Amino acid sequence: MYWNARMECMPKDELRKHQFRELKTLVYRLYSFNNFYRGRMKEQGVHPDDIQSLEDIRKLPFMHKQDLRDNYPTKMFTSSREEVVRYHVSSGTTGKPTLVGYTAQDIDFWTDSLARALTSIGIGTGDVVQVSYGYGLFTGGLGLHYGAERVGATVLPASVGNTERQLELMIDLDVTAIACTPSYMIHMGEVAKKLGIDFQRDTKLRKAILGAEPWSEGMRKHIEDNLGIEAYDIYGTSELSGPMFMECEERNGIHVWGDVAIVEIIDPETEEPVPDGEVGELVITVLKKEAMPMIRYRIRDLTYALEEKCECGRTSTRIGRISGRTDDMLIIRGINVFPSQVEHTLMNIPEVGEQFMIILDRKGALDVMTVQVELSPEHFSDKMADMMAIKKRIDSDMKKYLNISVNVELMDPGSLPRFEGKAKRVVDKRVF
Ligand code: DLL
Repeated sequence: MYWNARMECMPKDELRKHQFRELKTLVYRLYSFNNFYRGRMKEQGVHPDDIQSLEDIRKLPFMHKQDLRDNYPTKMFTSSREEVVRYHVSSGTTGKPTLVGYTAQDIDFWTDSLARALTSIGIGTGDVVQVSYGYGLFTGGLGLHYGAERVGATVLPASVGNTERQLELMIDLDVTAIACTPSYMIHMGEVAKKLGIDFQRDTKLRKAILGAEPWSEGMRKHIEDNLGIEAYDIYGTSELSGPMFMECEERNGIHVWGDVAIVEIIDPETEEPVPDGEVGELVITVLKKEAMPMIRYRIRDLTYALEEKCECGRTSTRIGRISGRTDDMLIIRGINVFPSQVEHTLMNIPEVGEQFMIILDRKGALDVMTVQVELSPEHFSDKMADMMAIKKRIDSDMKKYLNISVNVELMDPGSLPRFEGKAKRVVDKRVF
């Protein structure tokens, strides 16, 4: 089943022509109306007239997360404040977050991408979709919410947490599909088991739409075997709008809608394209984005491209499961955290010394982040009350700036390992 059969199944050569037309219009618009994009194109020595074929996309400059930070909050916007109907916010690499703006049309296209995704796995009228991604500044909750409503499903906006209540509602309201992170799905399964709930016997759940963090085929098998449901991989980033691209029922790669985005896979070192099927860094150009267009955005995720037509009939490029990142971004319970943000937060606390270490582990299915922090010699004290006050300050700053709860362990000055070369700040004990 297709949501937009014409676009989803357009013959490849026609699709490429369509992409070229859209790209050309986008580049002219950006060059004409936005100082940031015009400046970047001039720096690169490229003019819109130089874009004579789809391959000429390679002449355009790349964009990076740093650009969003440097232009915070709205210097990269190409729409006026009046036209922007929504903001979403995600983590920046240090102090400032990344802000994304949406016009009404941006929300409409984003919703449409999700409607295609949900339709491709047979979700529509008659389904009850529990959206257990976070609602709010994160794009997961509202994105899936709008998409599920558009296909005519009934939405239960459960958001994250309060798992027992989520399970109760899932049973009482005959929920048929859930959208959440894979680790939360596993956690739900564990809580259900403790409560004596059998997903097969006691619920109507049959499909799960899982993403926002790395996961593996092993985790998929674990979820499917334990809960008796089908699990699908959904992908997106806030800079592109949010969750947008998903596997179809074939489960052979994530469909990136061809009229919505152009996929490039590059060698992160040489920045040259890699052959189909080879792993490299994902670069996406969103063709339809008004408030904050994205050309050649270097997402930093590693994957490969599949160009041949899918068994489902869709012709757009598919990408494989995300296999890693080219930067040090961590995803902890679905929230993006950069070690540089932790450092930035700690540096503003005078009692903190020079060294810190991040330890990631799993408690049951859920990620736990511990930050070991050395104190400066002058602030180290054997008075419990002093130490508790410092710990409290670090706890609350971490919550405030990183948006997640962490375990803080105060360490004696000089007790953490020293490194002669690049400091190893992260120990990740999680298994994906
Ligand atoms: O995580 C958007 C999203 C919400 C996707 C709900 C899927 C479902 P950000 O917070 O900006 O946006 O994080 C984007 O998360 O660059 C990847 O590194 C990672 N990521 C997202 N989906 C997957 C996935 C949302 N299916 C960053 N597999 C991306 C692996 C994923 N990593």
